[in-house]
Amino acid sequence: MAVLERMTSQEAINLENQYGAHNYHPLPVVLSRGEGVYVWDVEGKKYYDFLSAYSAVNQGHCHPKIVDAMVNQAKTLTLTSRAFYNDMLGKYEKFATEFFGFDKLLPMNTGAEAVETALKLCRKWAYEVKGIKENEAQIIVCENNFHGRTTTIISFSNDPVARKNFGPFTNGFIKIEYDNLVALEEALQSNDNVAGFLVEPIQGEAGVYVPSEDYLASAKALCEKHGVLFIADEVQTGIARTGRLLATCGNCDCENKNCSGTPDVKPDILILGKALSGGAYPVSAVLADNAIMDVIKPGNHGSTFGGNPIAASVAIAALEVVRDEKLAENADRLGKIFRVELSEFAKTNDLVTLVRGRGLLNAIVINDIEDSSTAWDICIKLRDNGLLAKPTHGNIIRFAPPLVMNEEQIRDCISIIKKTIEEFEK
Ligand code: IF1
Repeated sequence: MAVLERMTSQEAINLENQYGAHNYHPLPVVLSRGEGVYVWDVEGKKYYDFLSAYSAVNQGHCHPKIVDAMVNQAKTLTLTSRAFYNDMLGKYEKFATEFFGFDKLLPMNTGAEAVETALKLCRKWAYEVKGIKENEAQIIVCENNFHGRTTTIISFSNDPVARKNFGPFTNGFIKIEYDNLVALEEALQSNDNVAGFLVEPIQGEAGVYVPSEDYLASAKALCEKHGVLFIADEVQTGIARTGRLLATCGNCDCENKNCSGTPDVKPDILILGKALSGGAYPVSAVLADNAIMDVIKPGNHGSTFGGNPIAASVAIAALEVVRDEKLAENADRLGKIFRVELSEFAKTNDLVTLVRGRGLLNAIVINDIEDSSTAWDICIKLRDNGLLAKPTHGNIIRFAPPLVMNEEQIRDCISIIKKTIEEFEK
């Protein structure tokens, strides 16, 4: 079979099974086209995308402004490496640092690379500014975190499937319960070598756990009190996903003055990825002010593709779309409709026990044992009914559509979700 000729879904699945590593268990659907909130499978069936590639496609599939920026740059200059300057990186760094309110940006490619960069930056600051003895720095992390898949990052994961047989692991991390300020204060008071606190503003993979309203602000205050860096991993929650430009919202020029939820918190180190490119290209970044970022000197850190001209062009376009199309405000408004409607539905339905989230990062908890197939089976039926979603852990289904959705579409999706779950119960 000529590789590029049209194939059936099953043929595509067979190819991946035979020639690809089995590091995922995808929902059985084979996508071949995306536009806005919609994706199509190889047989031409249309779906609402309710995962957005794990919140990377916030601006909608194949957004014309982002694609044009990528194509035009790709025809001009794709990659120079950082051995030389290029005419796009400085423009992007200026645009993005002003957009989020920080002095400097360190460009990387994937979320995990940006998390690793933030950990290195925090440690270097600890030794050279805070004065912790070299190789003694500790970074506090939360139980049930997800920050990526590198060996250091899984070293502080408690997901056995992500960790087993990947040792030996990296030392220097202290785990505490998420959304527990007493635990954080105890960890800070009991150890003078704490350099930083790495936290997801909402724990996405764990099941869209939204912390108490004052958690982030209080945690930042505790970090300040103890001279510890507050590091926000906004790879999934950032870029308007939670109804604000950032879930921490810190110091951003937030158009959404009535944005709900927690007060502004400016992280000492901000980690971005995914929708920083609108899903068109791997782009991630670490932002910090000079007092922290200036510990990085030439040769300390880098990456072949980090800060390449295409990434710079795509990221500027992706952020302009967020601003110009008011995606944070839209996510805030539609997310409230989504949670109100599904919470009402949950009152009359035995299967759905809980609806939670912020903006358009939401999840429903299915009334079943953790490792049942119910959530998966519901997602299969949702697929048949034209909506694509996938369970996170066990009995929790995450719902995260592109932020360009309109009210008519979200209400259509709410109807599909309700109908599917009602069908499932019969
Ligand atoms: C997979 C999860 C989501 C992230 C946060 C860093 C990263 C991620 C908060 C790393 C990445 C992705 C990875 C992908 C599935 C997806 C995911 F299920 F794994 F946990 F979104 F919740 N910080 N999350 O969510 O960014 O290196 O992937 O660019 O690995 O299966 P990355």
